[in-house]
Amino acid sequence: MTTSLWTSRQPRDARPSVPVEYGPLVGRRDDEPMRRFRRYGLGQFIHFGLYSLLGGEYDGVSATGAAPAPEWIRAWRGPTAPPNWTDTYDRLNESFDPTELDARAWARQARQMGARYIIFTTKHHDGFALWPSAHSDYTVANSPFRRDLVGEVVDAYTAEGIDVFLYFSVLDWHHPGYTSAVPTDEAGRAGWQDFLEYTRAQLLELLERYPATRGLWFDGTWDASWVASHEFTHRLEQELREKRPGLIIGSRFRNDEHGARHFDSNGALLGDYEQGWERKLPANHEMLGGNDWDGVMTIGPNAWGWLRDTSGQYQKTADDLIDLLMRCRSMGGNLVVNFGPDGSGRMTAHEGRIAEQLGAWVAANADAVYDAGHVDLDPTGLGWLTGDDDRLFLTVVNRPVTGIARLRFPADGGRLPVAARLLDSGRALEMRITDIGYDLDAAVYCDVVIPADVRATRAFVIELALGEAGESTAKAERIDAWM
Ligand code: H79
Repeated sequence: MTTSLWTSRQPRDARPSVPVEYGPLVGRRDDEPMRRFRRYGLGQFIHFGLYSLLGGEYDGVSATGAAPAPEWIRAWRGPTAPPNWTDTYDRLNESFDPTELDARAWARQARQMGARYIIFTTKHHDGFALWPSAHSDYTVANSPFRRDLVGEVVDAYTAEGIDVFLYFSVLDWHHPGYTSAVPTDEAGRAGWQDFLEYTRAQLLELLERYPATRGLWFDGTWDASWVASHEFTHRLEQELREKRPGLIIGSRFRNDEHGARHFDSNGALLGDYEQGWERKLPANHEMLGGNDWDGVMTIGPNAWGWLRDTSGQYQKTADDLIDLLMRCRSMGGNLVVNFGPDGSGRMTAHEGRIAEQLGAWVAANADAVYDAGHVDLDPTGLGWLTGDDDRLFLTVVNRPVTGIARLRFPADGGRLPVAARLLDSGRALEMRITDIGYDLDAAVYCDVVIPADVRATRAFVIELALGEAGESTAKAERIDAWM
């Protein structure tokens, strides 16, 4: 399988339209839950499961390099893999007992970070359910822990005012009926049918048990078997929406009858938001085609579950994440930062620092983050632009050596900045609108002076109040230069 199968976008260029029966069930939504989604800004992902007990190694032997990521450790093969490895892994439920786990502490930390939604792994590829599912024996109920972890997370985050999305992997290494290829014989088809019924039952069960659920974040939907089940997934999406009106479903759930995933064969989004931005981000706003989206990001290079030994691996800093967050916001999306608690259920020290530092920045610059979205202006190398009806925010990541932050605006009317200040301190900044006098340049420029005594050690935000353009900002009539 190539990686392009699981998360890449279908080009939406002009193509002949194709008859599609299993296309979108809903168009662009503007109801309260979706408006809320657009203002989440920052989210938290939590990967927790049996793999968290291991941290990417077993008996002192590291799986790094042999397994794709720590949460994939069950797929460990080759010379370094322990004997009977999958059998050993599949029995980890017998020792699953994260005694330090305190969902309320997680939720407090997430609120301090400024997260407005959480995506929590209810079942990853290993098939182990973190709630006592009635449709499986492979759940927390069959572990020394016994507690309903999904329920604890839903309650704790809801109590902190953080919306809950449930991560659910369709791909399932434990269910005997699961197959990646389309089944070709009777027994295979019966097994697959069983698996589909189990999947449907678990999803309805999750919505039934956890009515606070705002959305479902699907994963593991790229295998040929699931892709061929488009009739089933179309019906199931309908059923999930009926069961929980307002539910938000990402585009990774299903495909049309031609196998087009995320977008149907005519380029229409399959779901409420584009869910393909995993550890990568769109290059520009245009390529999003006006769709809602979020970008999910690991702090290390590619570890969603806990990794004990991160030596030699770059860990993103709070500055990296501020940059990524505002990059996402400038294109109208949410950034979701992943946390992988260790086997005892505790967040790592690095994650703790990230939550604190990112949280402090977001709290000081909240106006630029949550209610502000994409603005239709030229991007700037200085940082990221966000805005609302009356204000424009420039998050300065690259401080200009000139001490002047210059933004380019179309000259043909429209509102222009009339006042500037630093968002965190409220300090007023000098600014002026200039017509530099470039030939054939249909723009005016807003120059904001960044005083030398502003001692920023992180990105900072300049807030610009917008107003009607005055006489003084009109572009002068000049004679074109002939050459
Ligand atoms: O839960 C996290 C990842 O474990 C999960 N999505 C995030 C949120 C994820 N599972 N799979 N993928 C992402 C795509 C990975 C595909 C590959 Fe492979 C893994 C390509 C190479 C290694 C599996 C093995 C597919 C091809 C070979």
